[in-house]
Amino acid sequence: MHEEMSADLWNSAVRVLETNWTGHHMVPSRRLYPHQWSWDAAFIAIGLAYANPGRAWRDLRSLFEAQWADGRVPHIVFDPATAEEDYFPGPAFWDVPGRGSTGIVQPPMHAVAAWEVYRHAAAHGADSALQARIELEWLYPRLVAQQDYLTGSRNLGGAGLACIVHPWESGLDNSPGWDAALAGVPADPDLLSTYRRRDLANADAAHRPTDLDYSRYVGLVLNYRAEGYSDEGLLSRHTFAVECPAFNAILGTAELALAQIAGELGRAAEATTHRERAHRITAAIAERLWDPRTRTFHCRDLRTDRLSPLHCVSGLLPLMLPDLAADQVEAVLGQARSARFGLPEQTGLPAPSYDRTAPEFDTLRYWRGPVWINVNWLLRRGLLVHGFRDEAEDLRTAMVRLVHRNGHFEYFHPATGEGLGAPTFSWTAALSLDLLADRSVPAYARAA
Ligand code: 2M8
Repeated sequence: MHEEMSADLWNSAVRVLETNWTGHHMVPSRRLYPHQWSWDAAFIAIGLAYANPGRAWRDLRSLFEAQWADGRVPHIVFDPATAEEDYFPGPAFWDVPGRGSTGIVQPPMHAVAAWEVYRHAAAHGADSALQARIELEWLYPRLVAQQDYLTGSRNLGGAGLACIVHPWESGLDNSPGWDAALAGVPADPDLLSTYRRRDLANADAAHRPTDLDYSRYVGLVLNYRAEGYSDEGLLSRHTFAVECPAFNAILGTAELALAQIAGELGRAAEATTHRERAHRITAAIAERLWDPRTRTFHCRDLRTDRLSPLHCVSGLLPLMLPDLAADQVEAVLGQARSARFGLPEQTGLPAPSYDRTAPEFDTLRYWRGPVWINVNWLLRRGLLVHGFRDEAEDLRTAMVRLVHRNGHFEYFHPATGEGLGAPTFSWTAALSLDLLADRSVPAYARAA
């Protein structure tokens, strides 16, 4: 990689993160997403660790200050300075008493982010290292409470995995992986005459989820809201209940990061517990989300107790777990290299969000085909965990080249690489910094 290219990309990424900083937290993008999002904050902190660790901690702190008493970390923390009509569904719609947040969650990337920021803080001098220690102490019990909520109240399937009750909780909003489960959710088209979508004012309708999807998204929130966002009564309460391989791979990886954090904070017994939990989550993913016929991971619809037959990029992400059995590792690598996902050795591009060979593959529509940097960052991590260094390096180079050529877009066309969605998107910028700066994988995440 040329030095000039790296310097250009570095500087442009830092500029995006300056533009999207509100003075208190980072927005994913000024116009389309004018609040703070949960898993965005984690990816953003990972990149800010190099440019401005003080802001990385502040961003994580701002998110966790909105954590609920039951441990859930909301998927959006609303900015009181942003008008209700600037984002739908906004705070009045969610109607969470006393809180400016939503009542659903997103993948728990934050323990990994906290550990990544911590391990890079020392490079910024003694004061930064001291602050990092204080922030880590503050975050640790909150991160544990987040895991406890997800493996407790959200253990709807009873095997120790977290179940999502809304497609937005996956972060992969309109992934075809949810189509079958969503089809069982009543759609009320009238809802969209009562409530107006705001996303279409700032984005191309051909790129966004359809109105039919949106009416179901809104209906699911209304149901959950009517029950005070309670998880009691478990499965019967939810019309959408799915175990996602990516969400749960992140859940397991979070336990490994927590083991590392607990060790650093002198809590050896807790570190052991976190490692055991990671092991159990890995075993549950391997048992419940693996299809021996397709030899890859799929999401399980808890209402029908069936695995989806579709191949989504989420099915590759259990590769992040170091204890995954060797035959599953090999099979997932085979998927990643296949015509479905075509790692850069075939296409020169990072992996698409959905199977290129499937009829639903859509080059424009959000999580139904386009390339996203965050999931490829996770996939690269999985490749490194299992020692596939050449593939990981090719993927890193492909991501850096894509963003350098096209800009810090939200997502990218999976055939041409053209930038799509929001043009100055925070996690693309932040993860570009990480990809330029850090070529290693932390020892704790490596396979034995
Ligand atoms: C997208 O999701 C939001 C709803 O949460 C939306 O479409 O308005 C997803 O890409 C999600 O993964 C992301 O966290 C969020 C903000 O970047 O946007």
